[in-house]
Formats: sequence, structure tokens, C-alpha cells
Amino acid sequence: MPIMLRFLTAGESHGQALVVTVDGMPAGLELDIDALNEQLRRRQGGYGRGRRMAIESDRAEILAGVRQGRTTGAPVAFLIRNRDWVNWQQTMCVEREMPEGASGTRRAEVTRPRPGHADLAGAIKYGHDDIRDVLERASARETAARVAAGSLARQLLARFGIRIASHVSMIGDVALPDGRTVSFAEAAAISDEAPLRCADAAVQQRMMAAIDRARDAGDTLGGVFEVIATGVSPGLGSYVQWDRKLDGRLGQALMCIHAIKAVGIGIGPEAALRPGSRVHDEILPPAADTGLPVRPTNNAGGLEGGVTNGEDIRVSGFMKPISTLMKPLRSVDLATMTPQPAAIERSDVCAVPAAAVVGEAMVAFVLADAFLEKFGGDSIGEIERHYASTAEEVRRRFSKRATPA
Ligand code: EPS
Repeated sequence: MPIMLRFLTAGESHGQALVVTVDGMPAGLELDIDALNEQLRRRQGGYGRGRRMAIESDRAEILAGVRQGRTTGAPVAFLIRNRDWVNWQQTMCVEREMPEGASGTRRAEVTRPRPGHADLAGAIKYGHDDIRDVLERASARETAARVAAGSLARQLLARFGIRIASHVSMIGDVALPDGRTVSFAEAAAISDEAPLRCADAAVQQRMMAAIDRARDAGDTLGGVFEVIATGVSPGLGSYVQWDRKLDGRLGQALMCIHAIKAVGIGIGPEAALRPGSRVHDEILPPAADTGLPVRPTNNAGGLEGGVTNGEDIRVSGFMKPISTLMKPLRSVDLATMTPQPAAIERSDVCAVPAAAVVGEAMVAFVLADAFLEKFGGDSIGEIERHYASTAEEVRRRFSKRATPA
């Protein structure tokens, strides 16, 4: 996979902090740290979150790669502290012997894996007896670090008029009506204070009631979110090689978010059910403003042949219900191999709106990577020159052909 931009995270859910290093950012991007922190705040919201989010107020500290407000071209490193750590020092201490004065309480080992979580597979893979060694890193807390990385990518894209928004289209079996398409403007206008960031207030009420019922039953709920990117230049990605197809890269970007079980592009799985005449987006002569042929519909979600076509990118993530159940499923105690209910850890009932924000971050990152591939350069100025000359060339080609003989 051609990668211009990459990031690596480290950190446990109840350790000292999360860290993330972003490599490949060009020099000269003005970094808006308040906007970045606003993205972290958005990730913490949503109806159905657990008590942890009342403890945390995530903020990124920049450790490297930025000087006097601008990226230098060096790797950018962020640190996000876990405020909850003070309650976990005895359980999470790095030292072999617990340091004197470590705060919190020492928690018992976790030995009853939760079905659906990484618990059992991780304990087998790494040879852990205490499942805490698995769940601390497998936790979706790690996504805070991804949002910091994605927010940096988003600021790069914004510099070139590419904007990203999301909305929640389904919680459990409560969904927007069939055929209801949410435009970019509509998704961008949804308030971050809206409990589930759903575009339809009445549907949102029913979604909240479904979450209440799940909570009362000791159960959890998943759902579907859609990420929309607008202003995306045509020609990102490529059809010439499997690992250059942008739909495949976006698919991976969403599939690797915790609890995502399927990804749809444009109308997604619906495309398999309809005849071709109701799937493919017709091509009409160019509009005066963009110079590009007009597409009256966008069922393809902005991607044909793994290449952006200039329409909005639309990608959906299908999230399974969170695997910690207050009324636990059957499991086995790995210490005794006897049947036991699965362990209960503090958790959320539903985290689909948070996953949508993480989805925005991952989409931003992959789009920024593909953008740098096409318009690459080591500084913003250099990229701007490449971008402007390509846009001008596209306009020139199509406008010349539109001129009557
Ligand atoms: C999360 C932090 C976690 C969970 C959740 C996401 O905090 P804690 O485990 O202390 O409650 O709220 O993680 C999971 C659902 C999971 O399965 O790990 C966060 O910051 O988003």
C-alpha cells in the first residue's frame, strides 16, 4: 500500500497516557490545537456512554514536530493523558514492585473472557493469564489517539477545501426511513450536542428509547454511521493495482475501528440487490462552475474503480454491540476451566456516535494520504502549486471540449 502519511499509537486504557506519532506531514501547516481538541471532545459524547467519559476531558499535548504554530515536516507527536490513571496506579504500575505511594486499589485478575471482546483470542495469542493485559490495549480508548492523528490530517485537507462530517443512521433496529439520504450540509449542521447525532429528531428519540431499553435489560446496542467528505478532488487512488484502490483503503480504515463488522461505500450492500439501471450514476455534460461532467445521483459514494470521481465520498460503518454486558453471557474461567458468567467491566451501552467521530478521523487520514500521493510535496506551498496546476488542467480539458464546433 503506498503510504505517504502514517501514524502509530501506544497506550493502555488505564495507563498514564495515550501517545501517537504522525509521520509524513508536510511543513508549513498551521496547526489549530483548539480545533484538534474539539474533535477529541466530540469523540467523548453521545447518548449511551458509560461513566468513564465523565472522568476524562481529553486534550492533546504536542510533544514534537510543531514550532511557532506550524508543522516543520518532522514527525508530529501528541500525548493524551488518562485522568483515570490516578485510580489505577496500583493495577497498572510499570515497575515489577509496586512503587510506594501508588494510588488506587489493586484489582483482581480478569480470568473470565467476554464473548465478542479480544479477551480470549488475545489471552491465547500472547499467553496472558490475566486478561487485563489484553483488554487494556484492545479497549476503544485507543481511538482518542486516532482522532488526534485524524484531526491533523483533517486540517491539511481543509486547507484544500475538503471537509468531513458524519451522522448516525441506525441504532439497533431503529433506522432513518428507507431511501432517506443525508446531504453533506445536513450532516455538517447536526449539533454535536444532539444526543446521537442523527439527522431526524423523531428517529433520534426512538433510538434513545432503544438504548434505555437495552440498558435496563443489561444489554448493549450497535448501529450504523455514515462519514461524508465533500470537496474531494477527482483522481485520488487508482484502479491499476489492488492496494492502490481507494475504496479498499477506506474499507480498511473503517474496518479496523473497534467493533466495526462491515463497511458500505455509497449505497453499500443495497447495490447487490438492485438492477444496474438503478445503481449506476448517469453522466451528463459539464456544469459551468466545476467544468466536470455532472452526476445526477451518487450511489457510488464518490468512488468508481477505486478512484475519486469528484462527488462526495460516502462511507458507512456497521458497528456490533459493545461486548461488555451487565447481564453477562456464558463464559469459562480460564483459571479453573469451569463455566462462569463473563467478566463485567465498566463500559458503554452504545458508542455509535463516538465511532462516527473516529470514522471521520480515519477517513480524513486515508484521504490525506491519497491527497499527498497525488499532489505530494514537502511543504504546503509546494503542494499548493501541484494542486492548482492539476485543477487548472482538468478545467481546461473539459471546457475546450464543451465549446461548440
Ligand atoms: C473508552 C474508554 C473505556 C470504555 C470504552 C471506550 O473506558 P473504561 O473501560 O474505563 O470504562 O468506556 O471502551 C470499551 C467499550 C471497551 O470495550 O474497551 C473511550 O475512551 O472511548
